[in-house]
Amino acid sequence: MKIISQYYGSILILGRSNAGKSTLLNTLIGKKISIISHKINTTNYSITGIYNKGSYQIKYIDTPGNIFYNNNIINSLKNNEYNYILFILDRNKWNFIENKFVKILNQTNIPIILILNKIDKINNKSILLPYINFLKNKIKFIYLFMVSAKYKLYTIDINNIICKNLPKKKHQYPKNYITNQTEEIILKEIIRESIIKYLHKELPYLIDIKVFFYKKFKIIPNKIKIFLLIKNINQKKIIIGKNATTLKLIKYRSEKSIEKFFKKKINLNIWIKIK
Ligand SMILES: Nc1nc2c(ncn2[C@@H]2O[C@H](COP(=O)(O)OP(=O)(O)OP(=O)(O)O)[C@@H](O)[C@H]2O)c(=O)[nH]1
Ligand SMILES: [Mg+2]
Repeated sequence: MKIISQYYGSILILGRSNAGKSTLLNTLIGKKISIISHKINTTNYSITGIYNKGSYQIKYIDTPGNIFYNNNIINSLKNNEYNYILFILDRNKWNFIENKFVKILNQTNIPIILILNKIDKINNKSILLPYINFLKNKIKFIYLFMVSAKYKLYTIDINNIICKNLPKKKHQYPKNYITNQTEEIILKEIIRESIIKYLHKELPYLIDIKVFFYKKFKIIPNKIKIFLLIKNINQKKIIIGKNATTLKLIKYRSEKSIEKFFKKKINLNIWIKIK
C-alpha cells in the first residue's frame, strides 16, 4: 500500500484592529467562521480555522487587534509555536501600532509573510513600489502578498505558497473539522456581529448573550431563544429602538446569517433582560 505523506502547519494571523484579519481567515478557509465589522475590536479572542486540501492541512489562528497585553499570544510567539506569521497591513497605513508589532515580531524566529490588504481601495497604484521599499527597511519578511480579503483577490496564492512550504507532519484535525468554536459560540458570535452593526459606541461590548437551554439540543434547533443581558432600562430602550426597528434588524440579520452558516431555517426569539 502506498502511504501518502501529510503536511501540516499552524499560522498566526496578526495585525491592527480593522486590518481585515477575520475577513482574510474566512476567505482562506472558504467559510465565514469569524465575525467581521467596520468597527475596531471586533474579534475578542483567538479563533481557529482549518484549511484542508489533499495531503495539506493548515491551522490558521485569527487574533484580536490588540495583542500587546495578551501573554498567551506573546509567549507563544517567543516560543516559536507557529510555522509562519501572517502580518496584515491595512493598505499603506503604517504608524506606531505597526511599530509595536515589529517590536514583538523581532523577538521571534518565526518567518513572516506580509499581507498588504484592501488593495481594492488603492486607486493610485504608484504608491505601492515606494511603500514596498519602505516595508523592506521596517521588517524582515519572506513573502509579500497584495490582496483584497473582502473581494477574494489573490488570496488563493497565500494558501498555495503556505502549502508548498509546510513541513511533513501528521494532520492534527479530521478532514471535516473547520473551527475550534462550538455551535453555541458561533451562534452567539453571529448575533454579536449584528449587534455591533446596529448599535453604536460601546453598548455592543456591554451586552452578554445567553442561549436558552441550548445544551439540551444535540444539533442546532429551528427555534432558538436567546437572552441579551444588559445593565439598565436605558440600554434596553436603545436595543429595541423606535418602533422596535433596531431589534427587528438585529433579529432579521442574525437569522439570515445563522441560516447561512447552519444551512437550515431559523426562528430567533430575542429577549432582553436587565441583569
Ligand atoms: N475594501 C475592503 N474592505 C475590507 C477588506 N478586508 C476587510 N475589509 C473590511 O474591513 C473591516 C474590518 O475587517 P475585519 O476582518 O473585521 O478586521 P479585523 O482585523 O479582524 O478587526 P478586529 O477583529 O477588530 O481586530 C470590515 O468592514 C471589512 O469588510 C478588503 O480587502 N477590502
Ligand atoms: Mg477580527
